Amino acid sequence: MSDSIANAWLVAHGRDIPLRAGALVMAVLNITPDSFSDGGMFLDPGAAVAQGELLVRDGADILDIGGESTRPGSHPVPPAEQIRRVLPVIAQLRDRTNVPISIDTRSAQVAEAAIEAGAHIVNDISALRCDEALADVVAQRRAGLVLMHMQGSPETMQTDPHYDDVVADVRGFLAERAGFAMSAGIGRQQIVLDPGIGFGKRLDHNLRLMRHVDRLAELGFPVLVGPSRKRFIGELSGAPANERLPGTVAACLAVVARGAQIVRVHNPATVRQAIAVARAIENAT
Ligand code: HH2
Repeated sequence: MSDSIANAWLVAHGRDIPLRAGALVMAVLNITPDSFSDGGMFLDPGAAVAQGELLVRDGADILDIGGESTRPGSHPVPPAEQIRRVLPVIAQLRDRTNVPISIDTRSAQVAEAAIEAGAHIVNDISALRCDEALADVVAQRRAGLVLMHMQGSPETMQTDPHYDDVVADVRGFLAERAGFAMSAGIGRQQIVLDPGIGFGKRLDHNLRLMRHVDRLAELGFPVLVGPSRKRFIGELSGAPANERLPGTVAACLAVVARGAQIVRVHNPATVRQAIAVARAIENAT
């Protein structure tokens, strides 16, 4: 784990978010009936706000709030419904915490409303391929932007994913998308890249991408990885989604050691502690 990124930061709608050696922890807050591991738990705005505050107490550096599940086989949720789910929660958390907020959406309308309510980052799993108005919203608002790789769409992505060379293919895609974003007026320091663990990938694809995160980091943008509770952990261990924290921790430590600067997880306290210990051992003389 190198200290070379200690002075870098992410520009995110009026906030400069410092990136630190040892990685930032982005905590997941899904306000959906059907997310694969926490669906239905935080549909009530009061419960969602309480969970957001808990995640912040647990050490979240960023809160990633979403109103649409994108698990394999899921269907798109109309923007108006996403807005109905997330807006009151973003507005209340903006008043109650100081932690930067990310909106997990592919929709320009949702992103615009969320930024207006207090969000700083747009986390777009389609990497600006779904809604052509989104690039302009991010550019105008100078929001942070996560560009994630996905093969296919959530409905069909796990049917038969195929790559010539998964690391080279994902790296090429992310480089092209970052170029597209910058040509649309989005600044280099607003951009984060994400290999999209589980989005149109078999077990071996996911493992190779995490093993070679350093190849993605070479592109010169911060890299975010989201392994939390995902199916690859179940495939390796047989554990159901709510028992995959140990595998999540192992994956986070592996990708942070290889240069990931943000990890997206459901259990920030546990993951932060693990990263702190691994990093202290790495730095011991
Ligand atoms: N994974 C999920 C959702 N959004 N965004 C980024 N940037 N990277 C990811 O790996 C990622 C993501 C899926 O996880 P989750 O939010 O827990 O489930 P669901 O999509 O069912 O709500």
